[in-house]
Amino acid sequence: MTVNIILLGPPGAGKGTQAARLVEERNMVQLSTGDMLRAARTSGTEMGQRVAEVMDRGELVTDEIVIGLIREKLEEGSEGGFIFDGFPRTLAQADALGDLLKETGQKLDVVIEMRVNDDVLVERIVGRARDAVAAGGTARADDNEESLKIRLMEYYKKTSPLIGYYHAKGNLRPVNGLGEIDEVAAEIGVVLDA
Ligand code: B4P
Repeated sequence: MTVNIILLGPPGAGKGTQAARLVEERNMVQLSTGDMLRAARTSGTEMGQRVAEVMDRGELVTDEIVIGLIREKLEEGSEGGFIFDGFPRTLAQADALGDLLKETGQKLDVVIEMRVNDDVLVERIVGRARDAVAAGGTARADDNEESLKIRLMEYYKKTSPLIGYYHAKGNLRPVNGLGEIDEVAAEIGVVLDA
């Protein structure tokens, strides 16, 4: 069965964490624009350099760049379906995704809205940075309190309007993102099996 879903939620809501579970358990393909952009930044190109500066500040990368990355992947198709992880993040990206799915003969099935309070988001992101350093590595350049403040502002200003957008289309399903990783995964499983 092919199911195409969006994981929608603020930074640190667990989109990447749950997407990885779905890849393992349901043979789905994860399209994480965050991961794609992090790969672009290490490519040494001028575009990668521009992307790195924007991401490190906690701002959103331009719609044009992100839509281009997704277009390439969508054309490859997926047997189990796509998990759009961190995409779309603006209304323009949501419209572009609708068009791209139509062009490639696919459709969007469910939008999972992962609900988590701001104080828990901050705790998780700061915790991830602390764990990375404790393990002898380096924290993600945008996992610091200053960038996180901007990431949250960007989310509320540009991404949260998508909740109303998808609610109006009838495919929004809210999930409590505050539980343990397994509990959140179980709740998402129930939504996908319904
Ligand atoms: P992303 O890579 O998408 O990252 P994120 O939103 O910060 O995190 P996510 O929600 O995936 O949280 P995670 O599972 O990792 O974006 C980074 C940047 O890329 C953006 O700021 C922007 O600049 C750019 N970008 C990406 N997509 C874009 C787009 N479409 N348009 C424009 N710009 C774009 O979890 C975080 C932490 O919480 C982890 O440590 C995890 O272990 C922990 N955690 C997760 N679930 C938990 C749970 N249930 N309980 C306890 N801890 C949990």
